[in-house]
Amino acid sequence: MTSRSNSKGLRTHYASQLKDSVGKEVRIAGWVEDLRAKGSITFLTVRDVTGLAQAVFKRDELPEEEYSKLKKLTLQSVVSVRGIVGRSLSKKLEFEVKAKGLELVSKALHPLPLDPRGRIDAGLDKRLDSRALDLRNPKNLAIFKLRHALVQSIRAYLISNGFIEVSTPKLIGTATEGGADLFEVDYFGRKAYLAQSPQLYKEQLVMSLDRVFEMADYFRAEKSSTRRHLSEFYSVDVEAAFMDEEDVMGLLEGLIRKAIEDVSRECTEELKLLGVSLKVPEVPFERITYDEAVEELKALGVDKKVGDDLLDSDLKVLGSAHKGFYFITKWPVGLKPFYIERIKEEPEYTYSFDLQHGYLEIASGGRRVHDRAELERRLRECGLDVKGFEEHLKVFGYGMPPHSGWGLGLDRLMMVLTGRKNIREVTLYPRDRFRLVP
Ligand code: AMO
Repeated sequence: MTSRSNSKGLRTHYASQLKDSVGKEVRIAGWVEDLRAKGSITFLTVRDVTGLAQAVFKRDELPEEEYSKLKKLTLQSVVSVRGIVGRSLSKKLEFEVKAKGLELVSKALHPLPLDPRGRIDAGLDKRLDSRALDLRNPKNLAIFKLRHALVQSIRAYLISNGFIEVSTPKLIGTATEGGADLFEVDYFGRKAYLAQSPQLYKEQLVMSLDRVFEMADYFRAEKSSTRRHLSEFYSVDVEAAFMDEEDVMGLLEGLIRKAIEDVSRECTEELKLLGVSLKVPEVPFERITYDEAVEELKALGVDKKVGDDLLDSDLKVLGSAHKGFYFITKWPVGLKPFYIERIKEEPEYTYSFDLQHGYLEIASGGRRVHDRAELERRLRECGLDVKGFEEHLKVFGYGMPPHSGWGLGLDRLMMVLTGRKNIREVTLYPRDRFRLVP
């Protein structure tokens, strides 16, 4: 991080930059983590986004009005400390600031709703109620620094594979993924919906842009309250002309490998704090067909037949037999959306896949229908109103290349990379059936 001062000159250095400034006068700024008086010396620890710094105040060496400011400080208040950087005798910190001056910038009003130092246990709900403060806890902050690295890695990977980043509407007139879990909104007196995915747009865009990706929030009115569903989730979507399902599965494998390599390299501190060690998975990932999954479940005593959906309980059973990343391929036509292509020789099945990590579904995708008549047939089969899709269908008459793609739940991938079991922990301000604030 480069050295910078803000307009008021409250900060010249971040905590992590003290090591390069021994003997120099600096200003550090952050929030009060601890305040300990030992005789005529007070130790003030200040945290900022980069870590912890200690400032040492000696009563004998400071004007009374400067030293007495310490009395007004409350934990978590924002302060700016001016002083000279020196080596520290503290076991935890190598450098410290021999304080010459102190400014209380913004006072934290007590009692605070939680202790961001994590010294008093707070449940997740309580933490989320005060998320802005909760993020001062280095472990929680580490999750979002890692998320940032992950997003950058994915973006760079897709761009290097020739994908163009796009942004599609989130207010839409027609359901994309079927009607069950749609949020309806009033759009100037007309019915509109919050987008469940960019599915139809991304398919249309391959006609001209060839390979597209979008990273954005999508909305599902999830009635069930689970540890891996949100009503607003962050999705990485790709769509590519002249690629088949195998091609985009390969792209997904490469993305996961690159993401784990990048995050492991760039987030060593964060992973240490989170207690996670990551291993770059071998490719190709294991592939089992849907039928094989059903057979496996039956052999394990689960009452299943071909055509049944794989329920949470089934995925838990499969997940304990298949650790790590694996694909479930070739789903029956009845279990996949209208835009997924049937296998010609086995019309009961589709060119489709889900990427799993143990029990957790991370992504799903497949080869798409690119023939208008077939798409209409599929819409009817799925019980959807063909007229409602006319805007989309007409595009198929402009010349539509064969194409494939997938959607990946970034929050879910974050759960895997950080070892967190609840999706709410890896989302800044999660939205679920019961939570709309903050
Ligand atoms: P699907 O509905 O399977 O496919 O969604 C793709 C991926 O998005 C994630 N996901 C969710 N994450 C958190 N909360 C939710 N409520 C939620 N819903 C979905 C999952 C899932 O695997 N259009 C297709 C993708 C495609 O074929 O390109 C689609 O949306 O990780």
